[in-house]
Amino acid sequence: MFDLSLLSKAIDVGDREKTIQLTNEALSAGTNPQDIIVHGLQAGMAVVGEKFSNGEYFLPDMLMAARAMKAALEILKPLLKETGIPTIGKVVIGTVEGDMHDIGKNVVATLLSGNGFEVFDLGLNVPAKKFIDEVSEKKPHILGMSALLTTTMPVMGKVIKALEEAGLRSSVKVIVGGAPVTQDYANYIGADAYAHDGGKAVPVCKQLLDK
Ligand code: B1M
Repeated sequence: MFDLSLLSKAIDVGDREKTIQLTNEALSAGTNPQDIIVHGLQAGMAVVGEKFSNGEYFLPDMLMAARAMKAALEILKPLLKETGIPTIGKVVIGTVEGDMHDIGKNVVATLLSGNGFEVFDLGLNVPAKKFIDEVSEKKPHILGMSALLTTTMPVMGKVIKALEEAGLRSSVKVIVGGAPVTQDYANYIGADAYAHDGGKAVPVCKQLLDK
């Protein structure tokens, strides 16, 4: 069995080349791509976050780790899409305006598309108007919003209000997530659902299709 802690370490030290090499080795050893993301890459990123919090790491360290993780996700994304599962629902997803964190959102988008959802990823720093326009045009079953900063969490509530004002709220289910977001916060802003991580987002979105 491949030791995924090696991959976590490569993310921790922001070594892109090593991360790519170890991701390929893990795949060759038969490791499931979802396990590589959750137990290797994401676990490493959690350490980076802790080190940033306690002053051991600075912004460039986070950037290097992010670069390494993105490179690994690029390798894994097509493999998660190769499941051959028929499309079960449409999701528009993005990171809200003012927020430049897109790795978690990318993980969620990748896992959703690997589990049968058609995903329209609007990227990061997405203005409310863009969310509204895309919901109006694509008519998704689900709108997903990600926020990683306490300062950008309220933007998700603003988008929900804008959906109401545009008369679109009843046409789409809203799921929110991101490290500082909680179920209580999701209830507070009037979202339909919350998921703590990408793995949980998949069954939660499937449940939303039946509501
Ligand atoms: Co930033 N950053 N960052 N950062 N950064 C955090 C979030 C922070 C917690 C670090 C810390 O202090 N420990 C802190 C926020 C504090 C707060 O608000 N309370 C922070 C800060 C302060 C900042 C800056 C302000 C730093 C500065 O400039 N002084 C700045 C802000 C820039 C901005 O956005 N305007 C900044 C910048 C950056 C980088 C650009 C360098 C980089 C992001 C690169 C990128 O994303 N392209 C970065 C990084 C890498 C982090 C940490 C270390 C890692 C985030 C990450 O990618 N995690 C982060 C610390 C941490 O979270 N531990 C931190 C891995 C990812 C897989 O997990 O994103 O949580 P996560 O996603 C999970 C779940 O949250 C959930 O599922 C995902 C997958 O399982 N989820 C959803 C996410 N979205 C979801 C949506 C859903 C459902 C589930 O439904 C739609």
